[in-house]
Amino acid sequence: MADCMQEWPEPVVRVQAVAESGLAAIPCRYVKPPRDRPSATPTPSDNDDDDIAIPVIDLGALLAADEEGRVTMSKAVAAACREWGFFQVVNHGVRPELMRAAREAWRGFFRLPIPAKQQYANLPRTYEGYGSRVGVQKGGPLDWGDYYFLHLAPDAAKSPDKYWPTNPGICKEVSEEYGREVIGLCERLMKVMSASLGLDETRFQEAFGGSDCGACLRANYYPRCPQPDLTLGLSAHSDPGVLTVLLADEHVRGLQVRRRGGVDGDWVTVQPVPDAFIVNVGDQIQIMSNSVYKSVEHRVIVNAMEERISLALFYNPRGDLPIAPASELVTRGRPSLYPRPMTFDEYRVYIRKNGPKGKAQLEGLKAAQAVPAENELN
Ligand SMILES: O=C(O)CCC(=O)C(=O)O
Repeated sequence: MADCMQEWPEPVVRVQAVAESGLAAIPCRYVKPPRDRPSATPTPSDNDDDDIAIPVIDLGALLAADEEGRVTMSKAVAAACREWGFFQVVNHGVRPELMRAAREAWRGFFRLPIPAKQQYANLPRTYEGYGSRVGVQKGGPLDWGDYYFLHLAPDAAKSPDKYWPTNPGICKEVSEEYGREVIGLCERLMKVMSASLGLDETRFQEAFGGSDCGACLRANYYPRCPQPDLTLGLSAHSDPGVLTVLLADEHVRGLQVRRRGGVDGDWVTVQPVPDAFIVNVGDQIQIMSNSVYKSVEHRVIVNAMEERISLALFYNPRGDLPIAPASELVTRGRPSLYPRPMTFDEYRVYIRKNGPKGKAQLEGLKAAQAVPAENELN
């Protein structure tokens, strides 16, 4: 990786420290351009329109071997991946008590005083540890959030012990157990998604590296913010990997999803269902499905009254495999939108250097090729 990835370009300021300093106005590095501010346009949920929400899908049929239920569920997953790129899942097979334990362990970490966390300060080379920015541009915009990033799988890529917080003592054990169960859920979802596109159910998993697929955990902490209308906890982005499984805060909303076909600024605030996960399609599924399934932009808003915690598990392809649309999904009528295969290792350097930039990376892959506009193919 390039030299600029060795060190941050300037001293890292913890958002928690800014929040706790008692400032009435946030520093200008956190102020977003007017069009990106949460207040730019009302969101459908501000209007209490409950009809506009990401789908909630019951995965019970998967575990119960209920064939009829599976067909219904598979259709619901396919529709959600086409229309929203996002859905919530219930009866997903991950124990609710483990979900709560993982969230509470990380809440405990973020509530420690800043000096106790500094020993885990991360670097852009691997991002592992305690971080407060993504992207290495000096003087670049910042988001209103701190995070902790770790590799959970495969075993060979797991973050070494020095990166794991020892306080709370339970952090490592609970995160590893949580990781195993959520990775199992990702594997089940991959089968459903693959089959729902008419492919063999193992097709996606194999193309993404089989048992060598990777998984990373990003625990997000968004402190209270005195001017939430001017900033974002996380700027709009799509996720570079295969799938993301998000455990949202049980009390505080914050995730917003860009509505497909919506005009700029048309964001839907997700209302998490108790004990559910929020699942979203990553860029690699959009590529592999030749854009039948969508990786959709999302962002996080913050608020003045309450801090917020979330845990994102990113399920990723093996880093060195060239990823291109499945040949079964490329036809004369629907040529490949991504004819130049790219490995995930190459792909994520862009994000790590540039930070969250909407869908610029994925669109750039298309723009480089002479292909029909996506709306001509839908
Ligand atoms: O905190 C959230 O709700 C979303 C987090 C997210 O999008 C991410 O970590 O990439």
